[in-house]
Amino acid sequence: MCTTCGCSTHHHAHSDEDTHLQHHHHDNGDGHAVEETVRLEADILGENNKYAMFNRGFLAARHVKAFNMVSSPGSGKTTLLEATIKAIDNRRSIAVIEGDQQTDNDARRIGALGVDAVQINTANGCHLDAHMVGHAIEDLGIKENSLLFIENVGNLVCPAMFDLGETERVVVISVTEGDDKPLKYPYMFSGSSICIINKIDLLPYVDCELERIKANALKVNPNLRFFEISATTGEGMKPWIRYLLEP
Ligand SMILES: Nc1nc2c(ncn2[C@@H]2O[C@H](COP(=O)(O)OP(=O)(O)OP(=O)(O)O)[C@@H](O)[C@H]2O)c(=O)[nH]1
Ligand SMILES: [Mg+2]
Repeated sequence: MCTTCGCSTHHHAHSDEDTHLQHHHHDNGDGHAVEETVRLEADILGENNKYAMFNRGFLAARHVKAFNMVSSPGSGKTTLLEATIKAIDNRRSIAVIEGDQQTDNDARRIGALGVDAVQINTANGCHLDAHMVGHAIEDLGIKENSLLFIENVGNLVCPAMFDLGETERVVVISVTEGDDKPLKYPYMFSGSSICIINKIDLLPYVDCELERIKANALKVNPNLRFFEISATTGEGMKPWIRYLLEP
């Protein structure tokens, strides 16, 4: 959770008072500081959930399906979005929100395909939150019936805590990360509805088994729906695109 991992973002940056609480969390043995830290975390998440609820209502009213794409850095989220945009080929209107600590590289990659994209830089923040996403949604002026992809900051821990108001949370895991990752980072998998296993073209070269990734992911979330994909070769893209274009 970000109040204890040292990350901060513009509207819940740590004040001196918060830092004070953090220090006491470690120093104080009387239990008060722990209680205050827990309250601070509950306040941040409570505020986020209100913005998320607003985003969800706004998007549902416009029949926009929103996908919060979460993963560790480099699992292939942007490559997958590029392949998805090309495969959908204007059959559905698409908008993209890109989250990264720094650079607008990913938004430029998406923009180059003629799709509206807004970049959010979180600076020292390690996740997107619903407030930032709400502003990006305003900037995008999303059309009715669109698909909205929100590429979260590459991080398999903190984004799990923050509902953005998405329709589906999609965790992307690439086969190069190892098949034990769902067990080591369970919250990301338990909080997602879809799991994309990417870079399957690399399976012959790595000590990682598709079935073991799935079995481990199902241990933490028996309801996950899987897509096995190579975003670079296009293998496995068809079922994913078919799913996205479902009415
Ligand atoms: N072999 C192979 N490489 C892939 C695949 N998908 C992505 N890559 C490569 O993986 C690297 C990272 O891809 P990105 O799409 O930038 O990953 P990302 O998840 O968007 O990264 P961050 O935004 O930094 O978290 C690039 O070199 C891609 O070409 C795939 O299916 N197979
Ligand atoms: Mg990316």
